[in-house]
Amino acid sequence: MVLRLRAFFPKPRIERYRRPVNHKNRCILLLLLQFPLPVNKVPSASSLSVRGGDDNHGQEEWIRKRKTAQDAAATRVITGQRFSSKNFRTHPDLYFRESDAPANYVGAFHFGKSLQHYLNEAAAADQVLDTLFEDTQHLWSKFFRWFSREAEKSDSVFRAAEYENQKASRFVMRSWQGCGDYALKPHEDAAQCKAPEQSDFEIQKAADNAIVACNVCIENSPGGNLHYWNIIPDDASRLELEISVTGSPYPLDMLTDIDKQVVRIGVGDIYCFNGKAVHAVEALADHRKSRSTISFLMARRDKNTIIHWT
Ligand SMILES: O=C(O)CCC(=O)C(=O)O
Ligand SMILES: [Fe+2]
Repeated sequence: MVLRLRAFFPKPRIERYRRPVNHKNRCILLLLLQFPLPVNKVPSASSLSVRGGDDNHGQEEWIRKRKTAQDAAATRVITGQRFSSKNFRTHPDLYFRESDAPANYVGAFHFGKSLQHYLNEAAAADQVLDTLFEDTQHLWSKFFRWFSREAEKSDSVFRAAEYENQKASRFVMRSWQGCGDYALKPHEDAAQCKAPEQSDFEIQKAADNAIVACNVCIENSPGGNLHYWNIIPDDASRLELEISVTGSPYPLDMLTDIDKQVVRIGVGDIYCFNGKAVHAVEALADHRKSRSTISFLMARRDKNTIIHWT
């Protein structure tokens, strides 16, 4: 079979990246701030550079300079060294996520769980997530405040996805452990939002819009790039592959002829992309090293609401 696809990268792809940045086209975050959404016009993955403002001076600088994918690796964050991964490695609630997406994790993810199971885990995780930022900047709070202000400009509230007053988790931190070509196999983040066991969850409706996968790289080493294919598979393709509610894995031999962007990920980069397109994480060249990220998903729920979940 072939994947039935919708292409969305601007063409010609590479040339476009080298042109001066066009804000409207570059930053997928902007898609969340627009309504109605140009759902199928998601451009390339984009990365913002986060420069940690000095908390003591009350500065909070989210540098909204759009970087090309190629520039991302060169983005060095002035205070990057302050985002300690030691808090992660030594976290008392660190656990290993098995099989489908092997990784060391702190925090709750909704994939493959009943809604109540996820929400219970999210409530528990909420108590322990903040210690990840002990003695460092609180990246999530900074992002949340900055993005809430941006959302306000389009009369939108930015909040956790909810069900009966229970909230989705704010973020997870993890380092992928898979081996072979990919530490995290080719997949997309949309199918999992449609799982019948989560049918009352508001992400199901929001997932009809662009899904923004938002990641902050805390550590990386050679390899560890993001591969981002120019396809958003349709339901029929998923059905044939029997991955209707997982969106994973997409066989590599179905992807070989498809345009792909390799996004180099540097420490301190915030990189955002449409989770509906197939993507994967390269395995590190040296398996003794780590690639760790803080991560969450977002989508527009309605005209006045943008929600996030994990
Ligand atoms: O770690 C990354 O760069 C992407 C992770 C991802 O695709 C996911 O968690 O679904
Ligand atoms: Fe993903």
